[in-house]
Amino acid sequence: SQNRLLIKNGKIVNATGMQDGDVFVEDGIIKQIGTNLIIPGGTRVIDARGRYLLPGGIDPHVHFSFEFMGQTSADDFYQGTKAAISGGTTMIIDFAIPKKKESLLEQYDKYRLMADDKVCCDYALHCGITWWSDKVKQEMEILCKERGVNSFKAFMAYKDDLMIRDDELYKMFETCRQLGAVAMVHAENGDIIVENSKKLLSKGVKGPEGHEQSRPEEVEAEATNRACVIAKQVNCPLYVVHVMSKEAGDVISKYREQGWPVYGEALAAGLGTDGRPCCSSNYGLAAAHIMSPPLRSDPATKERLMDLLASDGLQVTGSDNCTFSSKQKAVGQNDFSKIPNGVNGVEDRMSVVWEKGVQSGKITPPRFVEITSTNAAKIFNLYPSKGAIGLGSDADIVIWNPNKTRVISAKTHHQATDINIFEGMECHGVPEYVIVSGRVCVDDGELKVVQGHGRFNPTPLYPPTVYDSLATEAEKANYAPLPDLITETADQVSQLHVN
Ligand code: DUC
Ligand code: ZN
Ligand code: ZN
Ligand code: ZN
Repeated sequence: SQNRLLIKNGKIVNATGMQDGDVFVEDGIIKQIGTNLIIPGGTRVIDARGRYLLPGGIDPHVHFSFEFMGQTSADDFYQGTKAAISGGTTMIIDFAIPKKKESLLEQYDKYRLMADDKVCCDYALHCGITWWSDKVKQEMEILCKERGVNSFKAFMAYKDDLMIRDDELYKMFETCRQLGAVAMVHAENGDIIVENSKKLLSKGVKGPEGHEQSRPEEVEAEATNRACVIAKQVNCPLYVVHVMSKEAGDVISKYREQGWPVYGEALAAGLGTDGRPCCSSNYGLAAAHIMSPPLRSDPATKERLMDLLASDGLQVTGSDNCTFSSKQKAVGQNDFSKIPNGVNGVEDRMSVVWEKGVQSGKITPPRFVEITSTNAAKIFNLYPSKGAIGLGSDADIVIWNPNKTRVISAKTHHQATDINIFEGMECHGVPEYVIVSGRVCVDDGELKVVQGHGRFNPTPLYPPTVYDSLATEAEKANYAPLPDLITETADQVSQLHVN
């Protein structure tokens, strides 16, 4: 029957280790794990011999239908989640980002309306903080307590549209700390970028090659350090999105070595490609690689970022998927500062991380699961419903064949763009089956998604992993208690610690 599934003979991979076994799914939930399971008749059986069973990927950083730099990003919640699923990602987290002076709650409602009927897989929302007032603070509290949002992102760049000042950042972090929400930051020095851009343009540097010149590594590292310093003043854990340079990665490692809870996110783009195409005479190709912080022209950066993921200097991988077609990118032909920033990645993140991480021998399959799924689930308080193959967990499962390869190409991808920044990359590991809340949405390679199948997942406050290390006893007493099912599942998940 449709709602029952038995996956046999696979190697189950969790962040904690691997085990051979069968997995029985009913009504979208993992109900049994083991061998010689007793299963109702009529259950569909998939043989996963020689394959890994991975918790579905969680991409904690995407922008679907995002109004940004005068354009609307091309992947909407249907195409974006469809592309995600085809690559083995079964949950995404987007950002509801109000313009300055706009209401956070209205922006949240707008995103729910855009997404709820369109998503093919589950999703959650972060909220952007682009200005500061008492009203913003009140709305943050309502979002946390009544709307299922537990994370807020500030921009230290995009000066006129999104950037907030240090005093505002301080108050935002303080509010996150009081609420028990996760503070996130886009770390680049927006003032320096504006000055550098003006200077480059007046010197006649107008093409895409000017983009990285206007925002070099130290401009990212300075803001990363400043965000860490400000977060520390108010005792607030910090999540740094899209770490794109060695220097910024080293800043995060430094704070982590001091025992400070700072988390760093690498991107598929940062691991799988680099900034050299931005100097190409082919404008379309160059512009397709323009994002911020920039892909670095030093090709060693991508190896360095993977090394940081391997050593726990960085903990999470996302995509920052924010696609614009060549036509949309063309508006920056004569001025690099007008090229809409953003790249693809939601579809190919799992492949890129596997290829650069597992296939290259730098990380194990359990670490792959940790950085593509489990850590995001823990930080945003979705674990162990998400991020694990455990009893009671959502049946978001990828059957991954490590012995097959595929070549990434815009000719075959599912994204709403005509260029893929990973074009031509051969990747080992193919998601032969992708099970999304119990439904087989990639079936022996065939994509069968259903629009509206996904649901909004509220993220509860006080993410335990983030706050446990810092919380006072009084604050712990305020923790929202986890529902029984989830507490139980957490114990059962821990029984899977095998290797
Ligand atoms: N950077 C991008 O490249 N696109 C979306 C927003 C961002 O910060
Ligand atoms: Zn950003
Ligand atoms: Zn982003
Ligand atoms: Zn090969």
